[in-house]
Amino acid sequence: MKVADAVGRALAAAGVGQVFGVVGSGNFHLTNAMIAGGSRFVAARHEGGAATMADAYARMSGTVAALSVHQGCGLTNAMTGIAEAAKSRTPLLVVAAEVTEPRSNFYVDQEALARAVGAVPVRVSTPETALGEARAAVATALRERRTVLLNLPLRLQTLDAPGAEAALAEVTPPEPPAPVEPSEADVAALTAVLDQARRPVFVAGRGARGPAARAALEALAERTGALLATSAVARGLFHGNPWSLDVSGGFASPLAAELIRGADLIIGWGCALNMWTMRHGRLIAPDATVVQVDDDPSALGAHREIHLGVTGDVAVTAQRVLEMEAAGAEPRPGCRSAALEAEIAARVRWRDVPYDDASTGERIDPRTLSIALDDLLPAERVVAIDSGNFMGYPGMYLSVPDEQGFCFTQAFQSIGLGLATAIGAALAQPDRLPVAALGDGGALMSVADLDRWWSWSTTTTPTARRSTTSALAATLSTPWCSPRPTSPPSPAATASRR
Ligand SMILES: Cc1ncc(C[n+]2csc(CCOP(=O)(O)OP(=O)(O)O)c2C)c(N)n1
Repeated sequence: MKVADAVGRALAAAGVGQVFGVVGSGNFHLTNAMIAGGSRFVAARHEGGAATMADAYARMSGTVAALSVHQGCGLTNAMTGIAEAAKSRTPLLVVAAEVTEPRSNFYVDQEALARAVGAVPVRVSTPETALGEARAAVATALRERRTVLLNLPLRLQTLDAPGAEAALAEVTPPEPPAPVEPSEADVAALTAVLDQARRPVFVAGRGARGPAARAALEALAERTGALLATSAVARGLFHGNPWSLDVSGGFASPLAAELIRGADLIIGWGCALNMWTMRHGRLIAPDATVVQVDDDPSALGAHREIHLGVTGDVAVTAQRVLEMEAAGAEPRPGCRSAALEAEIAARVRWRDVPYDDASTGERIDPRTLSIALDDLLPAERVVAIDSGNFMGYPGMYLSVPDEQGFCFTQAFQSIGLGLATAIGAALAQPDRLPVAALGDGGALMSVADLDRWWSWSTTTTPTARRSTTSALAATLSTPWCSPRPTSPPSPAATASRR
């Protein structure tokens, strides 16, 4: 067995079940070997699209996904999507063919490229070590939540990998890391801070995505009277909870912002509490106590001053605090009351906030369109939003069923990632209707992979088939149909909406 085949099969055996890419001579054998090993391959039209499909797939499936690219130009085409994945700490494996001779026309310093965008570069170095290095790359992606570039030199690919057949039988998927247990002192300190609070608000972030953290946070909030919000990437986590304020930050509705600003304690759970989530700090009252819980100690206080930082897994820490609460303090309502519950139910959604509908006979107000789409599209959906000035409309007006129903590839704020995000998310959530909300600029920037959307959506499930229609409908929430800023609609044409 050649090294390229051995590496491809090892990646499949190590648990990489989904690979996206554009195949060239350098990654052809490797990709075929992955398929032979059991991975599913989706051929994209452009490596930029493939990178973001893989990123979105990994986020929405909770598995390590892979991107397979040709040497040099295949990798450079994918760099924006790789940067987005690396910034978002997506467990993604980029497998790239590599030339190591600087005079080759394909040569670029692939290791430096990876480092430049925050990805972890590694290389298959010998035929003897190839299998172990391939599995180790998957382990780094999974266990450290990193985007890893595995360089596979062309000069090695065609060499024999001694003993590979037998060794492959021993390759197993790496274990996910054990959840980080918080210290007793930190649990006690957090419990004491919560006991003092009268109006606590929990803001859950990327590190809280998943049913275990949701259950633990909802139980702790119930006992301590906390209100629940999320960062944009965790949007949907508390969907259906009567005390959910939906998103904190730029997408927050006026009532949500008012309640977060009124908190005397804000706890960021697996959440950076960065300028986007806290509106440059304006959502934090000057005298509020700010706490952060994160399993990565380097994340604590990285974006703003905090009063207490707890190193620990979100679900485990919330559970430990709940146990300490149960042993000591009485349950308390915080600011929860029947009146507030009714107010949240009536006003926390943007679609319930009154606005003057600026639609005319020729153009439709994007808020009105977004509300109509929210009504039209099935609730079981996965929403992907491109970057751009329009993004608030789908971000604020389209509801999502849970945190797996919202895929937000915005860490790099690049336009042009939204369509590929929707395709990757759709493949990870095949029973949900994918909705791609794109501006005209971002849509056309990524239009090559619309072809993937069409071919995939016309050959798969009925739900998926409907997706094409919704994608195009959502694309219309752009300046094509919104009022021109330079020509406001006449008062006569402006109907007032409640
Ligand atoms: C790759 C990239 N290039 C440029 C920008 C700067 N930029 C931000 S919004 C925007 C316009 C996007 O247009 P469109 O997709 O039509 O959405 P709109 O902003 O008009 O709502 C641009 C070019 C960016 N964020 N990313």
